[in-house]
Amino acid sequence: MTAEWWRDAVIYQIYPRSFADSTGDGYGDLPGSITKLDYLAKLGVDAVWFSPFYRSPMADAGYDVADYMDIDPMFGSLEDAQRLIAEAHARGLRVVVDLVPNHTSDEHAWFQAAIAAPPGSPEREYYLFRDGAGENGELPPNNWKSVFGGRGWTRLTAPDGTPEQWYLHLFDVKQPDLDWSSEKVRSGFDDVLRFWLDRGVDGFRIDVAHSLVKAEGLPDWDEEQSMLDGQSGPMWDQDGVHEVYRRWRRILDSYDGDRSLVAEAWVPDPTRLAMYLRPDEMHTAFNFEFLDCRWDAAEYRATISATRAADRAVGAPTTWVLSNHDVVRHASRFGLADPGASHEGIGVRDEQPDNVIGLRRARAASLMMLGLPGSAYLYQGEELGLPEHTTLPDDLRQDPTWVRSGFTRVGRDGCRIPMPWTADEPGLGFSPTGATWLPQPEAYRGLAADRQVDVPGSTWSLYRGALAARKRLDLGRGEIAWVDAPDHIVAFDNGAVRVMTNVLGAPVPLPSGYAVLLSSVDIDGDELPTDATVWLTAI
Ligand code: TEU
Repeated sequence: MTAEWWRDAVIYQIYPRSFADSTGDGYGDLPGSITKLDYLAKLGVDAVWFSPFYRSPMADAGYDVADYMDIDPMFGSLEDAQRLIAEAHARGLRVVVDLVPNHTSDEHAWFQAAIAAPPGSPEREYYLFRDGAGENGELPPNNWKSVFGGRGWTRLTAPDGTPEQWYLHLFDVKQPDLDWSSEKVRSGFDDVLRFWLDRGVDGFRIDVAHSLVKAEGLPDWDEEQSMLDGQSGPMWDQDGVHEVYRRWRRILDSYDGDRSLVAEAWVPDPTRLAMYLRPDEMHTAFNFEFLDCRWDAAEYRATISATRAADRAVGAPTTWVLSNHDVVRHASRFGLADPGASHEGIGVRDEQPDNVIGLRRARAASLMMLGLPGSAYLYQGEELGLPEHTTLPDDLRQDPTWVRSGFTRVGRDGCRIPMPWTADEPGLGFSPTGATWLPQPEAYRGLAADRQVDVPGSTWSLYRGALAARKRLDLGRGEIAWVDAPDHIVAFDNGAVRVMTNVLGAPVPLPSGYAVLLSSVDIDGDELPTDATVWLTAI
């Protein structure tokens, strides 16, 4: 395999509870995932990233980890994980696992020991316990809010019923934040990294990588002022976090086999984000600026240029992503009036996306993305053009965002629907009994994998063709050279390929001297129509 595989890899995100179920309980699992590795190898991806499969009470679908060194029974066993890694490697697929270091589950042994011990005891050093403000400590220690809604602090109650200290949770109340100034936390995570590196994983995706270290003294967040200053709040992107990643990098580098780290860090300033990618820190970071782009050519050009320039300055590849388990699927997002603002599932309640326009633009955006140099992340089902499930009954919603936001944000369940594998089986072939933990929308039937694999013109075939050409022409290791074009056209050369996307404008003639290698729609004549991408090669 190529050295520094992470520089140009296409990595497929598996959300294990919704990928493939082998037991029939309606929840996907690791043995189920193993049965789909051939499908992924055929699609042509280089690696798979698994969202958390660790032991967890599932308050945040596994992002609340109770034991980092065990598999949740819902997903299988450690032996299954071991077999999964071996089976993936046997097919030339790398394996990336999800590491959640900002918080644990409240059911983790560290938190259980902490709350059983009195305030000020060494057991409490692992988390951010503080006395409350106000006369009797009845007010939270500061004004920080939870990302999911509501306040970011919860007060403990002693066994005799008296109120006690507060603990910080930037996410759900069942996800207490760790205190990364503690050496015990740091060395505890060294052990977790080694545990999985010893079992052969090729890398880690670091959950909320910008939040581990908080500002000294946990000051109130003046959100308005931070916005004016273009700064993150005191819980995000603090300089001290880089020390943690340097430590991890040393651990990874002590193993052979090109192991890598990818940061999930919502840091809007590309230069600040690139600091995580300095040569002694992480290898890559998700580029959410690209995901946040509206369907607007100028915005794409500016974002691609800025992110690429910031990464080039530190010698890192740029990493592109359009969908994941936290955002509205791009096949629906692009069918909304404002795709940029609605990625968190806020908009889809009041406005039903136009999924025909959405899919057309999604195919165009995906083909543009796969023509860019660097690495790219695909979210399970985007290769089938799956839309968001926007009409889930409220009583089935499981994402904590829904409850914590006081039922104002529908949450992320709509992008986490079980995969449709076969059109004519119950549950669309997701499980042997037909059970699915969330219902699939009717639109999934026609998009099932067995209707698309090897079918010319299908979204699956478009992805497969792009991945094959990308590899053959080494596009991942190329560089962008902008091409002069009308305002509504995003046009660049990357090595042997010219990529052109028509964003929302009138058809334009294709340049002479080029042949169409791939296109997101049928090209009729010699024009690039609205909302379409082509890859061209010189003749
Ligand atoms: O997400 C971090 C994060 O900040 C996002 O949650 C985003 O702001 C949110 O989804 C908007 O609704 C990571 C995981 O990807 C996510 O699934 C977890 O819920 C979260 O961390 C907590 O672990």
